Amino acid sequence: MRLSRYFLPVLKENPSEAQIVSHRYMLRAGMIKQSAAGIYSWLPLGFKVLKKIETIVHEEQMRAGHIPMLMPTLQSADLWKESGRYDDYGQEMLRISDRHGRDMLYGPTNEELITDIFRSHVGSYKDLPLTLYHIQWKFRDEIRPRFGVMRGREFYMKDGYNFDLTKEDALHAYNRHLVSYLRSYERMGLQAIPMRADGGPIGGDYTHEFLVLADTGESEVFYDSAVTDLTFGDRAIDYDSVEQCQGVLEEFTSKYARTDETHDEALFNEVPEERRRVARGIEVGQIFYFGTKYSEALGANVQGPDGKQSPVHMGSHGIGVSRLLGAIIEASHDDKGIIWPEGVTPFHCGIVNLKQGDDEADAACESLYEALTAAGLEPLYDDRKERAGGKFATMDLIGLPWRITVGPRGLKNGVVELTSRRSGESEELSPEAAVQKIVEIYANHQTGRGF
Ligand code: 5CA
Repeated sequence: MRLSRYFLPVLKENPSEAQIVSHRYMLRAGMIKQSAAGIYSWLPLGFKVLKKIETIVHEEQMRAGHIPMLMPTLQSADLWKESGRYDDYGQEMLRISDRHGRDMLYGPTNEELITDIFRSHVGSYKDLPLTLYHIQWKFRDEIRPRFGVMRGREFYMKDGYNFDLTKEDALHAYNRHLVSYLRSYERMGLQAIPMRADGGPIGGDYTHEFLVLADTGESEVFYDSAVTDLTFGDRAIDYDSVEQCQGVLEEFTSKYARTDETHDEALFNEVPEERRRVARGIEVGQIFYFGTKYSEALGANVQGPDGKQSPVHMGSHGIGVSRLLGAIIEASHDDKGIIWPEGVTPFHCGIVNLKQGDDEADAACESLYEALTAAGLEPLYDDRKERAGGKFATMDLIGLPWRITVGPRGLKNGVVELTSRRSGESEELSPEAAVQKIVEIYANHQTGRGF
C-alpha cells in the first residue's frame, strides 16, 4: 500500500474523550471512529488488525479440531423464552420487535441458538464429540460503555460451543479450548493468564477467564507471580490426547490465580509472601463448562451406546476479538504510539522516503516495495511529499514493528536504514540485505495476508 492512496485519517491532537492509552492511540492512528456510544466504525487500519486477530483465532480453533460456521446477529426471542434467559438477561439485552410485532433481540451470546441447531440435527452419541464456533458481532447494552473497543456495546467475539456425551468428554473439550487459547494469545504477542472466575449470566461453576495484566484493566486479580514465568511456546500438542491437554491445564492453572469474584484470602496466603501479587487485568477470553444447563432446558438429548437418552454436556468458550486490539495496545506501546507485535501488525514494514521526488530515492523505494511484496509481505510506503519528521511521527504512531528509511545520502553509500520500532535501534544495510532481514523475521510469524 502506498500511503498517498490509503485512507489513514491520523489525528494530531489527543482526543479528549479517550481516558486510556489504547483508546487514544486507536483514535489518533485513524483505526476507529465512534458512531454511537460503544459502537464503532472500523476504519481501514483498524479493520486490518481486526482481521489479523480473527485469522489467528480461526487458525488455532481449526487446529484444535473445532468447526467454523456463522450464526446471525439477530435472533428470535422464542428460544430465550424457552431457556428462561429472556427475563434473566435484563437490560443488557437489546430487544427489538419486527413489523409483525414479533420479539427479536440482537444476540449477546449464542447458547440458545446453537443448542437449537444441535437438537434439530444430532440425536446420537455417534456424532459426538462436536465443537462448533463462529466469529460474529454481539451486542450488550452495557450500562457504561467505555475505553473504546475495550468495553463496547457492539463488539466482535469468537464463541464456541462443545457437545459431548459425558462430563469427562466435555472437560476434555474445555482443556482443548484452554490450550488453543494459550497458543492464540501468544501468537498475538500477549501473555494472557488463565484465572479461576465466576460464571455470571452464562452459568456453570467451572470457568476460567484469560487476563492480560495491565494497570488500566477493569478486573482486580490476585496471583502467584510464578504464573507469569509460564509460556506455551511452539510445543507440539495432540488435541485428541486427554493426557496432553489435561497436562497443560494443570501446568497453567495449579498456581494461585483468581479474579476478585472467586478470590480466597486464606488460599492466597498460602502463596509465599514475596510471590503474592495484586494487580489489574483485561479479560480477553473466558471458557465455561456448564453441563446440561441449556440442553435440559431446550431438550437437546442424545442416545448413548446403551440406547438411553440423556441431555448433552456442553460448555461455551469466548474470545473478545475486538477487545484484543485494545489489550494488545495497552500491553505494547510507548509515548510515541503503538508498537504492534509481528503476529498482528497491519503492515509488515514501513518504507519512508526522505526525499520524495528525488529520482534515485524514489526508484530505491519502489524496488524495496516490489521485493517485499514479491516475498509475500505487505509494506506501507510513505510516498507523500511531507517532511521527514512528519513521516517518522506517523510511522511511530501507527506502530509498524520495522521501518526502512531511504535517503539520497545513504544511497550514495549503497545503504538504507532498518529500524526496530520496539528497541529504536537502527542499522545500515544494503537494500537487498534489509529485505532479506525482514523476510527472515516474518518467517517465524504466520501472519497471513490482510485486507
Ligand atoms: N458465551 C460465552 C462464551 S462464548 C460468553 O459470552 N462469554 S463472555 O461473556 O465472557 O464473553 C467472551 C469475551 O468477550 C470476554 O472474555 C471479553 O473478552 C469479550 N467481551 C465481553 N463483553 C464485551 C464488551 N462489552 N466489549 C468488548 N468485549 C467484550
